[in-house]
Amino acid sequence: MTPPTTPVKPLSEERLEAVRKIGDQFAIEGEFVLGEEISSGHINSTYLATYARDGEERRRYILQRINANVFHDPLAVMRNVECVTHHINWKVLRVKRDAGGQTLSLYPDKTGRFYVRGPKGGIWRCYNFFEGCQTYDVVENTRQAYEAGHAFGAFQDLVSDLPPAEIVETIPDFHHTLKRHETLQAAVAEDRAGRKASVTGELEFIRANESVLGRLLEMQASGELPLRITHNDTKINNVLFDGETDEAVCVIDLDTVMPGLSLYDFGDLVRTTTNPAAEDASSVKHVEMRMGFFEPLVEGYLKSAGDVLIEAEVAMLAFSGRLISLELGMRFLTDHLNGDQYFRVHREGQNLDRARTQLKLAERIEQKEGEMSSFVRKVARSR
Ligand code: ADP
Ligand code: GN1
Ligand code: MG
Repeated sequence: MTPPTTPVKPLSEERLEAVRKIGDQFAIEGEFVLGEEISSGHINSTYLATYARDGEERRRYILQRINANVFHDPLAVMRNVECVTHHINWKVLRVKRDAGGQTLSLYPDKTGRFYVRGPKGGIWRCYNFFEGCQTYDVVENTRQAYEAGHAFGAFQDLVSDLPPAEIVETIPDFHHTLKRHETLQAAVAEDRAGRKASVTGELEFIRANESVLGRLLEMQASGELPLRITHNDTKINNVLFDGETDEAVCVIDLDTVMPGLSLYDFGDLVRTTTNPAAEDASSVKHVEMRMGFFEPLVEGYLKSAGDVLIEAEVAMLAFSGRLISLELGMRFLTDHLNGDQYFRVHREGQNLDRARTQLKLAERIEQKEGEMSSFVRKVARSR
């Protein structure tokens, strides 16, 4: 098999032992021979564990600890994930054999449960590791943009008949842009980390955009936009690509699957696939919304989700990118003001850089919103 190109880091002896002990509790055959860390996500602790069996190829698994600081009820997250993976696996197997891609599966522990409790009380689960795949923080070509759109559109289609009552809202008001704004204002007032003085320009920009923050919520309240089961974290590194063909292999990171608006999912795709600059770029000079990447994204998404979406959703696709960029700008800024409590940071000022990049992107999207909407209309008409 092709080796993964997912970057991994070695573990200290102590952490290796801890990961080995977690792995021992799952129904994994073979002997634990290697444990490494994958550090690309901002939330969970993710490890790649390799097991050897006599006379057989080595097998690798993902062992992941749910971040309890972010998910206050990790067992509810696990119930959601179990429900979604079960539904998708069943549907791909029985109903939509042509859905394309592969699916995430949970491995049971030795008693048949799909999680184990770590020594410090953390909740761990085990997933199949997709060999030969790659994740990107910034897309490298337009094929990846099309494939990402198609994969998340297919995901939307697959969960469209999941009974909403089965899925719990594990982070209430996750994309409630007005509440995100209130939380930011509270963080400004508290100024816990003494950083307020450095963010006046960003706060001014957000103030100037205040009037659009509630736009999708208003449409939801008036019944124009339907509440669906959605992924809610469709950033580009939550889809695995085939390392050789750039085909999207699997949508991952199902922790935030909750009731939501499809537009939040599409908006996060716009945010993370059209911008050539890194999410945490230390300068905003390369931040851009590239039409050449937006177009295949729309084509891929509407190809797989077009039959599920209603007209009002399609009409807001271009705007959704701007809104989600504003939302993430506010969330990163809040965390910067709070002293980096939520998103994992690897250096000082990283959340501020993330915030600045998102806000600049929101500005860039606004400048191109007319062109983006015309393109969406053109694709929608030709379907
Ligand atoms: P987080 O919530 O921290 O973002 P993710 O579930 O997205 O956690 O996992 C972090 C990273 O680990 C992903 O971006 C991806 O690179 C890798 N990864 C996670 N699950 C798998 C899997 N099943 N197969 C291959 N790589 C995976
Ligand atoms: C987090 O887990 P990860 O890295 O895929 C965050 C998302 C943000 C994203 C920004 C549970 O996603 O909401 O959009 O960072 N996940 C959670 O990069 O808050
Ligand atoms: Mg992730």
